[in-house]
Amino acid sequence: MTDSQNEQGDDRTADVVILGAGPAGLVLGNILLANGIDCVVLERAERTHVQQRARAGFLAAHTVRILERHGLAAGLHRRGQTHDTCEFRTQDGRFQLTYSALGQGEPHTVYPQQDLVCDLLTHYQEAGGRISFATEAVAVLDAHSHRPVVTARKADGRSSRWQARYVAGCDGRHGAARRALPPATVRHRLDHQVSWLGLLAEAPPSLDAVGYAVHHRGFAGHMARTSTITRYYLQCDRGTPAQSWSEERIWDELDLRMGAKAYGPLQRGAILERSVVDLESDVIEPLRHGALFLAGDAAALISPSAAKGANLAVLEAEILAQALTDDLLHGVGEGLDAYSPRCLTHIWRAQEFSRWMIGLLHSPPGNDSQASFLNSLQRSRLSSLRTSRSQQDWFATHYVGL
Ligand code: RFL
Repeated sequence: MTDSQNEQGDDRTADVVILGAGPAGLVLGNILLANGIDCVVLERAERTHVQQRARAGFLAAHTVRILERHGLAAGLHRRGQTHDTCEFRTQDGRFQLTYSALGQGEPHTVYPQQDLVCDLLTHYQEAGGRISFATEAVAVLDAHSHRPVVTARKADGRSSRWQARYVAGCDGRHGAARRALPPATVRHRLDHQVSWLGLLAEAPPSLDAVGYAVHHRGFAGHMARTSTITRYYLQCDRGTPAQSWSEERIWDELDLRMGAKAYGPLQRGAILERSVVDLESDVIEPLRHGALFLAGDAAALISPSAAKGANLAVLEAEILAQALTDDLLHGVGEGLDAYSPRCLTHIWRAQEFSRWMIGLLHSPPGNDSQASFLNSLQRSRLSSLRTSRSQQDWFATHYVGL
């Protein structure tokens, strides 16, 4: 079905109305469609924007297995690359961990999120899935009834109402799903007090590993995306405008923090994208409000320090799809009742590990005695990771696990 047919159609009902066409919404839509469930995806952005938005790249083996189970992994098997090593560069030298060979570690598949989103969209639409781009969900009404309603507005100002049995809020942290939650909903929130300048460089990866540089000037990270594109991060002061660093300054600073003099220069290239990311986390509890369910970033925002966000989104989408299918096809609602506690267990484990990674990678600010104490703790943590096999096993298990 074409977009224009989708958008012009009079049909304004669906058993499941999905808000948002990111990894969570599209995995959910694909599985529901394959299970014969009537659904529609409403996406605020234009199609081209959704297909080009570069974000995640590291997919855990668990995520790949979910995508395989539902026939959604052909693209990542064709074009993704396997990755299983990270390298830490510190004032005490560097060391590598091949996490796939430690603990319950497994390799990652490196596959840009926008490529995954393109695959999921293509698969969904080829299977006849309904999707409406440039359609912003404005509100979710009557979430506690059996017929919740989503009101939506097109980019040209036209509005529409969608009646549903269930609404899946996969529309991120600023979406309509979160706005529809009752005041009693708990929002746990933590500002990690760290900011990163996130960069996409038109340059091949310079290491065969994820690079984490712990430097007194701040953290620097290197993550492969494709053979010609690499993601870099540079810790920066909170409030730094993304454009304030020249390309030369960015590369010089990356070279410095990553120890290019000792370990070899980085391959430079044009900076294609840059944005400042304030490292924050939050968790909504519970993830269900009547007929409204939250998944992905709408359910919990997780700092990118351990690359968990897209992986959690896919996991939650599969759990929700199964629960909705059981209810809608077989009248079995236990899965829906269990959805929130089940996902929250995974979310809190991922949050805990991401927080641990932030402590591992960032030197505390200041020169006072507290900073020097925390600095020594960080050094000790790095030293255990370098030398203790049980610590390495623990790291590997949590680095790729959910
Ligand atoms: P998305 O991908 O944000 O999709 C939500 C969609 O909802 C739409 N939307 C609405 N649509 C209709 N009505 C409304 N009112 C709407 N409001 C919003 C938006 O346009 C959008 O299309 O959420 P989803 O599906 O939950 O997926 C989550 C992931 O995108 C996110 O967690 C990851 O990108 C996080 N993340 C990473 N995760 C990993 O697992 N591995 C990584 O390597 C990794 N790297 C990253 C990351 C996030 C980053 N940013 C954004 C801070 C690197 C970066 C720089």
